[in-house]
Amino acid sequence: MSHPTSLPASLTLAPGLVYHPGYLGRTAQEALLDEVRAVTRQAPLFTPRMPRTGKPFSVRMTNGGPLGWVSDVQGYRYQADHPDTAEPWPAIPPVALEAWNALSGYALPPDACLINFYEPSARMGLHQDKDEEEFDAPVVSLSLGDTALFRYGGLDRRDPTRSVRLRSGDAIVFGGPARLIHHGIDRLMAGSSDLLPQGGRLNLTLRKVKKPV
Ligand SMILES: O=C(O)CCC(=O)C(=O)O
Ligand SMILES: [Mn+2]
Repeated sequence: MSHPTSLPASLTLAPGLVYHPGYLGRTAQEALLDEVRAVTRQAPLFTPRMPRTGKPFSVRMTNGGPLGWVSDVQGYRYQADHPDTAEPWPAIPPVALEAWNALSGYALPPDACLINFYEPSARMGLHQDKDEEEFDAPVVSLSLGDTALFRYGGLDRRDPTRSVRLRSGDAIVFGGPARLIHHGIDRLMAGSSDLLPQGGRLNLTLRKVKKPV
């Protein structure tokens, strides 16, 4: 047996929900981390706020690409500039773009790469990614740093849920019948990765926002 401990190439967790454990090896993770740091130097992490209430998210965010996802009292939306600096978003990190090209099965590049930074205590409530116009493209999600407990359910918020641990380097793709499933991050496993010197987790989600013209 040549690779007795190798991970499976991919696992279909539900129709349209495909998990690629260990998709990025350590070298690719480090390259992506460097690219994310370059993005945050140009487009600093901001604190999104809940629509209406203005309650801050526990996750901080930035974006790469022509469009970025933002949230404030006025609502969730995509926009071409950073909410604090008013500068255009930097380019999508190349390692993330390669993952989109390899995993999305979609012919066009993504419009947006949302970058979430989770402190060890941060979480993300159950939600759908539905602020896009184009649901024929999947969402491609990459994880770096500490392992996170990712919960996913169905199209109805009350559908039963399951969980999978997303580790540094894992990719998960939700498309087709899973494009609009509910999902969230319940918690991080502190100290589970040494990729980020201060701990915590980065997640990148690539999305096609606009309908192709
Ligand atoms: O951090 C994750 O793995 C999920 C992030 C997410 O669902 C989102 O940003 O919409
Ligand atoms: Mn989401």
